[in-house]
Amino acid sequence: LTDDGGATLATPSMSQETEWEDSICYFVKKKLRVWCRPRNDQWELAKIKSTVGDEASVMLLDGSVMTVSTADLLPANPEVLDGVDDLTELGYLNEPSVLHNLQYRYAHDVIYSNAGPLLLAINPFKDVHIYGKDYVTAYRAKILDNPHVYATADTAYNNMMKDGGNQSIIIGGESGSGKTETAKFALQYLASVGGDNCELASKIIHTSCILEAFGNAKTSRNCNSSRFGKLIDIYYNPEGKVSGACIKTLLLEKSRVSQISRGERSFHIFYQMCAGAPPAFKDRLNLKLASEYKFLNQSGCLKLNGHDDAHNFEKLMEAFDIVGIRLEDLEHAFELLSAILWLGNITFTVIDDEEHIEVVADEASRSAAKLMGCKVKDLIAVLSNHETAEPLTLQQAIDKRDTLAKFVYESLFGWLVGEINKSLEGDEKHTQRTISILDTYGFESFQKNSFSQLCINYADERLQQHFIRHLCKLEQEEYEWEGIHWKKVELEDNQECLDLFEKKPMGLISILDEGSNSSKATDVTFTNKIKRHLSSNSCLNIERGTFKVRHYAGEVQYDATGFLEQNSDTLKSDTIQLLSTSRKELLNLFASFSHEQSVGVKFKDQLFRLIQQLENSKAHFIRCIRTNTKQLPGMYEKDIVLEQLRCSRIREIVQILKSRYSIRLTHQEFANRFGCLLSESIICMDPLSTSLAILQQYRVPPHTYQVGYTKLFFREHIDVLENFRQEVLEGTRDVENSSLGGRV
Ligand code: AOV
Ligand code: MG
Repeated sequence: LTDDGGATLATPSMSQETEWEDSICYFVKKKLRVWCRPRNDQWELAKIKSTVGDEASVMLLDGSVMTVSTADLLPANPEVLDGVDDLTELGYLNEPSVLHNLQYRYAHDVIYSNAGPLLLAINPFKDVHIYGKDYVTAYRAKILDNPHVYATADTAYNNMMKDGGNQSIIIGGESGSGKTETAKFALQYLASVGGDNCELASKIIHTSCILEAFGNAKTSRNCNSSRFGKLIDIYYNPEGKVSGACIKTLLLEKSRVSQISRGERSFHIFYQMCAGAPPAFKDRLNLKLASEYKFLNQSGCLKLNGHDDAHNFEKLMEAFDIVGIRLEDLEHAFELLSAILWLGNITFTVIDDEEHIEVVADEASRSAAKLMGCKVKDLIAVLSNHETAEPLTLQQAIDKRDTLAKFVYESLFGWLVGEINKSLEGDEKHTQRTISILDTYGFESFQKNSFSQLCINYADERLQQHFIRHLCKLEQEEYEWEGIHWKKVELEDNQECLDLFEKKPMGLISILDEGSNSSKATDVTFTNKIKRHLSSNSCLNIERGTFKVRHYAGEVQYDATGFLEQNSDTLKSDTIQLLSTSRKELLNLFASFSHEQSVGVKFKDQLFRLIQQLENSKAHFIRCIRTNTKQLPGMYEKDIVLEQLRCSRIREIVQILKSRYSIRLTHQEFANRFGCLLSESIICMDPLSTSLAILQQYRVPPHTYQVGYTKLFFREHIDVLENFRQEVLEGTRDVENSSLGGRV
């Protein structure tokens, strides 16, 4: 995003501007459509009636005539191009044209479009009836081949089968744009496409229900917002049949367990369990209504519009059954979930002027202790005192209690993912290739943004870089390096913002880490330190207690309060002791998970490993877009769509992809492959001359290829040469004839 909100993208470059001014007369003469901006900054279709100086008289679609400045005119594509499948087919790629094409399709319930190899998915917020078994079959059989997440998944699968190596489907877009839904459709396709193993396919598909119950929650942006990132690897054997799968997760936003903003909810599982657990189960867990728990009722929002928590609990239990998680293990997990809710209800009495406290020995502390398999007095001791046995103040006690609850939840989530993975484990020996689907949290900017948002937006920033690099940057760099004629499209990347986080020795993450390890550091010293070390970074803006980061997707103001504590996130030794001496095996196990690294550093490492895996695979990108902030169908707010297109640089990307050379072969590869088309007398010694001889003899039109220092670049597949080659190899055509008659 540029400083002025991206407005520069709407303005053509100098040379384009002159070209356009020259052709305005042509548009008048031929009565062609143009875009004009008569009011409110919104582009509208019109025809130019006449021009005088730098003013034009235009007629809008409703028949009204207006005068506008010629600077407020842009060429529009002819009607035949309305709603094309692939944006690269558009003659004019200005913003209103791109926006119009997507809107035209959206109005016809066509939510997917291509931009070359990139798939754009517009969130319809309603059922568009284009999914399910029949559609999977139709895309597999190529009966349907219009843009669709199934078509993208199919391309990935075919690529893998043609031995294109491991593949990845990377789904981006801001919060609420439809990444998780899209990921599920891709998963549905890829789990079933290998045929045969229906049981395994069903298991893989049903993991989503479990992960969403434990890892998703209602936020102000999305009723089913993912509060963790996930990468699902699907393994295939050499015959292309699914042989197993593995789920890797990224940082769960566990702060949600104890703290929720107004109008939001905690993780779905808590409400589902309170509403849907059978009576006997509820008795055993001493489970109450959601409204009776402080952790849940603090936000004033217990219900999810259009969703029935009790029904979803039933579906969850079915999913557990299909995935094959043992009921016995689940009971232990549910005990801990109930314990977490009771921990939140534990209260304290202040006993002196220094705010020292005592834990109230009531139903809450008794239930929590019982469910956690420890003695009430031991739990109370941990929640009232420091490790040194000195009494805690009220705030310290609350923090210690919440840290315990969050730790148990996070560990439970990790354990669950491990159990799911055990049940999806395939026979490694038969695994040959992997297709991975990445669905993470999207860019977030709330009124109050804390440590979670910082991590989420940092991850989003990293993935945006991967997106730009692989879709365009590497490509342009290769053209330059090969010295071919290429009109470079300027593409701003987000390295500066990534430097802010990762710079050595002092980036945001290392400063946070240092602060969390030092007993003297406070949130204020942290803010001062980033000011001292990072103020030269143009993405950072510090004002008093808050700091703003200019992310590629927009500026976010962070509140540094509690950053150090959330980053350090270590359990005190007495808490670990409590867990390891509990009668519940799961808690003993969790106690052994204790870690030393800070959250930020661990997250950065996880992210690097993830990107590394993606780097080693062929990427297929899907960009999700939401059309309004109200989560409503049939509402296309141009500003909102435009902002997302600008941030993710869709227009520039389309421009690059439009004129890209999609096929590239080294001189040697080309000469080896097509050398057989030349008679032996002409075959030259060096591969470049051989290649040029083939291209000339077979009259490959010069505008369809370019010759680089080491490679040949073609716009499209060289089918005609391939056919000649086939015929020559089969002996149905001989070289001399083909070279004389061959015209490509
Ligand atoms: P997200 O994953 O991108 O947000 P979701 O995939 O959860 O967004 O989508 C939000 C909501 O949009 C879903 O709950 C559906 O109601 C609706 N939706 C999305 N895609 C479709 C579709 N193809 N067809 C019908 N409805 C759809 V976040 O997880 O917040 O970044 O952290
Ligand atoms: Mg999601």
